[in-house]
Amino acid sequence: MKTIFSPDHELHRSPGELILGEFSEAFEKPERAQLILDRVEDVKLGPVLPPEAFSLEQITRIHTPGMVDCLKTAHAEWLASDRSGAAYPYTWPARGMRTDRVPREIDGKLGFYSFDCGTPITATSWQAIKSSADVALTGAKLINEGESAVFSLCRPPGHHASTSQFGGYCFLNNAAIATQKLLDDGAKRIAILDVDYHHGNGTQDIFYNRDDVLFISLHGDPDQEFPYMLGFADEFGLGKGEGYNLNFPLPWGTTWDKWSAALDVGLKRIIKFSPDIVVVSLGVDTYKKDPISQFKLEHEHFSAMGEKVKTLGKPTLFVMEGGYAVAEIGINAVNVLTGFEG
Ligand code: SP5
Ligand code: ZN
Repeated sequence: MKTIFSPDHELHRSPGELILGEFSEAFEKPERAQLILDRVEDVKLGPVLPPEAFSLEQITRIHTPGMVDCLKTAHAEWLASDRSGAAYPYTWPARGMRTDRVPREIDGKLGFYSFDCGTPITATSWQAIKSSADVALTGAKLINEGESAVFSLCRPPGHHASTSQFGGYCFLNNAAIATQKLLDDGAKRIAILDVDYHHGNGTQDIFYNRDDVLFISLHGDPDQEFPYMLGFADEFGLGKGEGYNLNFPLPWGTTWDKWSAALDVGLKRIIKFSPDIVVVSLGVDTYKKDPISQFKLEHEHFSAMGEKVKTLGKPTLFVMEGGYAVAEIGINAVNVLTGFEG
């Protein structure tokens, strides 16, 4: 399996996030991608290729130009307003407030285009964000050219980002952008299988009204876990999209037995949908030692996960998302890929 990787990811380094009332070291850090790459090379998964640079039009198929512009210019505006360090939002449009106009000041703008304060923008973040989307797009291109499986080693991750809001360590929704490219290039139906510990609220929202993309997500129950306000079992899609969204919220402490039983139900739904291509939002924060998550998967379960995805028999694009047990992240992520390859 080919891996797409860009060293540009290092250009995004969060100075920290608010966790449990304290400003703590960021969990989403550059070491993550490097350790996954090391493992890809150790097991000789296949060639590692750099991404191609795609036009911004491919990104604005999913995200609003205003949001993309904010990601590009926020840090310069932050500095111009006499700040230093990374740009953090601190206030958001709440119920009853105006969302029909974009705030002029940088603090307003950052809040308008985001939904949490764990996703800061540094002077060099944009280049990492754009390259991460290019890593996903290059994977999509290779799938279109006939590869049966590709690993897009994206960082920063993407599945929490919606059309116009970044958050949850995510800026651009790499999996959604890749999915749209696959459709633009001729695919009729794509299934997105999101196995990250957190609900892929951004991806769900992006495709919620559509029947050409089936979104399936297994994740920590939003009654207990971030993002708290989306990802419940009664969210089935709207309009044309009704029946094309399926959530499996699972409680803290979920082990492979329960997790894989939910996956089997999700896979059955995918088979019925009969997609041309499967996109896997590959988060490995379901691992038992993940520092911010509460599932109990072990190394071998990631291999078994890959084997199960393989049974679909479809061209498959793996897009890297979360996973914060850094010492084991390479083993867990690459086990899915080697499990898939058999
Ligand atoms: C891509 C991805 O996995 N994003 C996850 C974003 C999660 N951000 C909120 C983290 C909240 C952590 N909860 C407290 C854990 C204390 N040990
Ligand atoms: Zn996650």
